[in-house]
Amino acid sequence: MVFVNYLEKSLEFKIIYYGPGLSGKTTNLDYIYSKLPEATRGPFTTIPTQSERTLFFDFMPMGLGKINDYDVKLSLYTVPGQVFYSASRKLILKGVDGVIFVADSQSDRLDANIESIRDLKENLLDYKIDFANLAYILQLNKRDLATALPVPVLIKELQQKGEPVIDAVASQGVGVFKTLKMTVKFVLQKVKSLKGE
Ligand SMILES: Nc1nc2c(ncn2[C@@H]2O[C@H](COP(=O)(O)OP(=O)(O)OP(=O)(O)O)[C@@H](O)[C@H]2O)c(=O)[nH]1
Ligand SMILES: [Mg+2]
Repeated sequence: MVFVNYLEKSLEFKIIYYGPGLSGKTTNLDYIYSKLPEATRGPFTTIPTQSERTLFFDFMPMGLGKINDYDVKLSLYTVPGQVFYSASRKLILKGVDGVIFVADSQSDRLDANIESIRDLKENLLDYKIDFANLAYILQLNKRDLATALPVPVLIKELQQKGEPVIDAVASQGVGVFKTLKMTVKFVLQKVKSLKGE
């Protein structure tokens, strides 16, 4: 649900990193934050915990610059992947414009990925968001690990609707901006098609 402010001439998109626990969602956001110049990024909000796990969400606003005289802003969120934080995941999805599914490529996480996609679809359905029409990207993360399943296997198991698939090693920054750019491109295309242009 793109937020348009005609007075301020600004557009705001909500992009969410979704996926199972420890797949690398927060790592994507950390990397983006570390590379953006201060002028284009807002404060990175994460609730500090003893561990690295996300408990509620991570949030980072980011400016994209101007498109057709409008200031375009992104709100980037990650959900907590651990199964028992289901309520938080659902809450964060409200008003989403684009989802990046961060899959963990390791063979022993295949079932967790599949379960997380099922959980995503169920939550979207509850908000009456049409998954078929949602800007959606599949990121295959942790490609550096020896236990990573081959890409074609993961595509066969995880790709839902012909969405773009991007390989990543988020902990080294590989594929992180490629994923975000692709998502923004998709989100903007959806907005254009809504306006009937
Ligand atoms: N080897 C490897 N490790 C990674 C990669 N990306 C992330 N990690 C590591 O995986 C662990 C979990 O990463 P997080 O980004 O905290 O995972 P998350 O998806 O936010 O997890 P939750 O908040 O619990 O949902 C951290 O130790 C990261 O350094 C990667 O591409 N390769
Ligand atoms: Mg996290």
